[in-house]
Amino acid sequence: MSKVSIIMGSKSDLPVAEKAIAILKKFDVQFDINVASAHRTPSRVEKLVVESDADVFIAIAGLSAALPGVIASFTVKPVIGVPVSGALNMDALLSVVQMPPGIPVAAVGLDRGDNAAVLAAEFMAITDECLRDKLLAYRKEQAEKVLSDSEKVVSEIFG
Ligand code: RP5
Repeated sequence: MSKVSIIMGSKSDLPVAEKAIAILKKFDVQFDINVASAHRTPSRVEKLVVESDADVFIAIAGLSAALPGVIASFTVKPVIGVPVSGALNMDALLSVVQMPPGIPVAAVGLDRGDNAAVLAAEFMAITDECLRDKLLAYRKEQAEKVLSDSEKVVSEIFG
């Protein structure tokens, strides 16, 4: 069974992690979650990564967001980095995106824990047909919402 490990740099990142959790639960994907900081608890980050039985990591951090890159340095499993918004935003965004050659992190947008979980599910769906069907159903659900929103807007404006 596929599994995701969510690691966040601080408890204050929980609202972003909750977006990922909602998607993982929707797809019945197993996950664990921990707080571990690349700067404040580097040994804990290493231990969590090397001892993990997860297939994909979702790393959530703000400010000088070293966490996704540091996780990637300890594993060849895919790491999805979620920069957390703050006073500057570009600090976290660039810290997650600008990885040196050979140690990639798949970066999603600011606070996009939901997209991180969808991307993690897409990686795992390569070998999991049931998960692929759930992703396809989710795409359909989103398309239907756009159509129903369009109808609502038209009816609100024209009656
Ligand atoms: C980062 O610094 C954390 O990921 C968080 O986004 C930010 C602020 O951390 P706290 O001061 O809330 O612990 O390391």
